[in-house]
Amino acid sequence: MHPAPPQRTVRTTCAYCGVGCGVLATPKPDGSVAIAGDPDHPANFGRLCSKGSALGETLQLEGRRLHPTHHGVRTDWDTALDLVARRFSETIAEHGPDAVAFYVSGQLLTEDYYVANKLMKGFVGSANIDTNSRLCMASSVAGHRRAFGADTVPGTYEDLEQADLVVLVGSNLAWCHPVVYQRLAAAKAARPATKAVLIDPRRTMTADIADLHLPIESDGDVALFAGLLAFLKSSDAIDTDYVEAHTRGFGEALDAAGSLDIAAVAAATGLDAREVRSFYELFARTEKVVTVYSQGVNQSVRGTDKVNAIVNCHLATGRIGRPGMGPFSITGQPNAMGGREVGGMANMLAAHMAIEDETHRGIVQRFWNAPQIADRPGLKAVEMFRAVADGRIKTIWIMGTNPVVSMPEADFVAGALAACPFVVVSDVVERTDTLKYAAISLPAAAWGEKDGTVTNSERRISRQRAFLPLPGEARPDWWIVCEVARRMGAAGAFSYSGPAAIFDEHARLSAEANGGSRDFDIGGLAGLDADAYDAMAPTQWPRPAGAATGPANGDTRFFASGGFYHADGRARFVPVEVDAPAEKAGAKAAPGGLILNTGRVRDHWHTMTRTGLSPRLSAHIAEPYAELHPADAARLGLGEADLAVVVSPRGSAVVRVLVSGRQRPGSVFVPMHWSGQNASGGRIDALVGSATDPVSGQPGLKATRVDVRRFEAAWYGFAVTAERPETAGFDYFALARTGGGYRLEIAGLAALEDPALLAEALSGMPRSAILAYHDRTSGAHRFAAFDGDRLVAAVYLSKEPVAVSRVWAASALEAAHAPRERYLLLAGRGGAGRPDPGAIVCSCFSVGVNEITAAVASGRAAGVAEIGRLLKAGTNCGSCRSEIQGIIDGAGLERTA
Ligand SMILES: Nc1nc2c(c(=O)[nH]1)N[C@H]1C(S)=C(S)[C@@H](COP(=O)(O)OP(=O)(O)OC[C@H]3O[C@@H](n4cnc5c(=O)[nH]c(N)nc54)[C@H](O)[C@@H]3O)O[C@H]1N2
Ligand SMILES: Nc1nc2c(c(=O)[nH]1)N[C@H]1C(S)=C(S)[C@@H](COP(=O)(O)OP(=O)(O)OC[C@H]3O[C@@H](n4cnc5c(=O)[nH]c(N)nc54)[C@H](O)[C@@H]3O)O[C@H]1N2
Ligand code: SF4
Ligand SMILES: [Mo]
Repeated sequence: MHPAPPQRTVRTTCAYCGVGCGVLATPKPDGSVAIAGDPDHPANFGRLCSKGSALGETLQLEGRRLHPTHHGVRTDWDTALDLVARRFSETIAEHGPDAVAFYVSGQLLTEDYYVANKLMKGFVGSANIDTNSRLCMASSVAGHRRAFGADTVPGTYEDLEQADLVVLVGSNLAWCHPVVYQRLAAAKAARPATKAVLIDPRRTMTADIADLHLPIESDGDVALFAGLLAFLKSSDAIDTDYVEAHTRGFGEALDAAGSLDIAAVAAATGLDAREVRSFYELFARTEKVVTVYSQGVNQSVRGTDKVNAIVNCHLATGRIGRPGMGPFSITGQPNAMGGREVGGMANMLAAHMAIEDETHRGIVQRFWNAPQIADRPGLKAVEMFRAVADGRIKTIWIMGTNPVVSMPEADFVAGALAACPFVVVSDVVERTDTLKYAAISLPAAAWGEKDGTVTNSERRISRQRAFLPLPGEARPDWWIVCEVARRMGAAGAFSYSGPAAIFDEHARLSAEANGGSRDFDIGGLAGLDADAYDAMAPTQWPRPAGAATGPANGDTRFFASGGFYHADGRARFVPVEVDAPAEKAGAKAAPGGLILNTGRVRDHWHTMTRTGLSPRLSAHIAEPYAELHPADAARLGLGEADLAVVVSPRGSAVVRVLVSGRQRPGSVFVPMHWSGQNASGGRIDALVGSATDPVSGQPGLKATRVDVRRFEAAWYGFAVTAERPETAGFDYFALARTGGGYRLEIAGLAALEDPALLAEALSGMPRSAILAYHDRTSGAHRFAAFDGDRLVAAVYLSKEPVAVSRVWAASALEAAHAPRERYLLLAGRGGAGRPDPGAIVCSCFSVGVNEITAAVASGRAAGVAEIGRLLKAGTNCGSCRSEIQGIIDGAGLERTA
């Protein structure tokens, strides 16, 4: 527990996604923290999703990294910082500045990011700083720069509410940007004429809001939007005035798309021609269109072309920068946008200046008073780890990201780090798959302890404020970087009094020699003293000095009347090749094989170092899974709840089978979240290929050829345990938190000689003290161990996947068990006093599928609102409402067990 601070509500910003919701955090005397949505924050107006609502459950110090370590042994800050500075300086002196690298994160605050970028580009003199945003936003950045001449997101969230048509491309908004999804759902409910189209190979929960779902074949998007451009031309939907006044290259883009009629598009996308036509007609006749896109677009070997194919359609119709209109790249991480502002990518310079531009380099170098300035792009993430592997990079510092889990070809990345002479990792937790390879591990301050700013998807800068003291020896990332910089001889340029001083420098640099030539200008926020910075309200950029709001058109949208950032002020259409070889080579599976699609689930965040701590968030989906279409499952001989091995030439994973008609035939979806910390084989990036988009360098994380086969388990097991169980030695395991302890899925390839031995190991009790039940005919074994009236462990073993209710068994860890009721645990079912709620759907109020089904079956509830009144489900964050609707429709459940 953190020492109890005074009880005071602090306004801050959510730690997770790019929606950037305002949060009210109130530390309580008992050490807990009450979390609520900030009603005054313009991103969420008081709403929070399931992850935001559960932030209070992720603040415990158990498992936190509290001290610097050197090869796992505790050391002090001075020793650690001296060593890091010395090793970086020595490597640079001996092998040159390009022999060192930083790999950073869109989860750093702007101030942290700013100083890391300044140190590498201005003082080390290399551009070898890249970030996990390379895996995330790089294609959008590159597409924006090609079209607009700058990395500008033209619109705002309000546009989604004002649009008459919202097109969602490769975005699972319901699960990944839940509060924006809810704003859209509310706007649609208020104005039912509003239409939504979802373009995603899977019928995700976001389909709930869609009037039309196009289950596009992997990477069919370039053809779909090139075809749309041709259709817009042939149906006279072009805004000729806009195109002539503000753009270049329309003819070439049209020529490239020219021959694509609807039949050709249907063939290239795997879609039904009638559905393609409905989408095209809807788009052509609706003026107010917003196209929201995310990782189904960016994470592709054609990502940048996908972005430009979309942007082309908005430029051609002049639907950009006006209320309810525009292409909208929605960001993933809380500070993906801030990272782009500070130029924390290998091919960018600070404050949206270009590394290739000599004038820009001069501005930045003079402003920093830097001894040098990187004059060419550094290595992008995938290349960077290749350079680590082949020894070109000898010293690397990883901050706020977990590449051994999240990078493609993750085993290769692990090997590269293992071979690297000096690896530094700054993280907030004690153990991650990446920290294993660190020579020096540094304890960073976590959400709730750190102070600074983040910028959300609609360019709104918000403060993250501390409401907890720094635990142990944890320090903010900006401080750690500055201390190393000072020790590398750059004391003058890195002696900031705090984040306010760094933000001030960042704001001044954005205005330096700008005069409207660059989109990113927050000169109006320069000169804030520490108090004014602390009080800063959420502010959308641009905010030039002297202006109350943004650019020429008087609001904070861009480009309604041109004003692009290419030298001639015009936007560029980008001709996109429809049958580019990369598309064919990248994605199409060999006969019999499948295309591996990867992404997110509702209640977990990335590599689960924080959401994995929350029992509530772990209740929704507790195990890594592969979602397959029933036809593929049947062909491969896989049944529901079997285990499957997924294999590519780079690696393999073992995950649970989920058979679902929501999946496109020929593809398999596996979430990205599981790591070596909580599963034996859930680290899916071990399989994912590292082919990248030629323009952005972003890897195609959503289309790897794989084979899927049965994991030939001789036995399956499920256990709940009060203490963290030992997982070493299981051929398969997946471990998750519950309210009373842990739940563990296990399986073995060889027959179990002595099942009771396993029960002893998992409960820590001798077999004489364990209740046991053996069914010789079925080969099922069940055990329950008690300490007084408390359950210590319940273990279920079977030759088939274990059919016990997970939620019911986990709840047994929190109940008192009178002696005569203990055998119920062996029977695997509740008595009248403890009915089985079924797999959890609503994580805020822990409402399970059985309860919802029962309410519907009894006639007491017929809609989502009635379920809410009856059971409270769906009434807090609302993230589960689409699933509740699915249950009511009887349309098949997402796997939640
Ligand atoms: N719950 C939760 N929310 C998150 C995060 C999290 O970890 N958990 N992470 C945050 C971050 S950093 C990010 S970047 C965002 C990501 O947010 P999203 O991009 O919405 O999430 P993903 O699940 O990665 O992918 C979106 C969809 O792309 C689809 N897709 C795959 N291939 C294609 C294709 O070729 N074409 C099209 N049109 N679609 C395709 C997938 O089926 C998937 O449903 O989420 C943010 N929000
Ligand atoms: N196959 C596949 N792979 C993917 C994706 C996909 O869709 N499919 N998505 C990609 C995308 S879009 C993203 S954004 C990445 C995300 O991938 P990662 O960035 O690797 O994921 P996180 O778990 O968010 O890692 C953040 C790390 O920083 C630590 N941390 C948290 N707060 C702080 C802090 O304040 N300071 C420091 N120093 N550390 C902190 C956390 O404990 C954690 O270890 O994954 C990418 N990889
Ligand atoms: S939508 Fe959820 S995860 Fe995203 S910022 Fe808001 S509360 Fe946080
Ligand atoms: Mo991301």
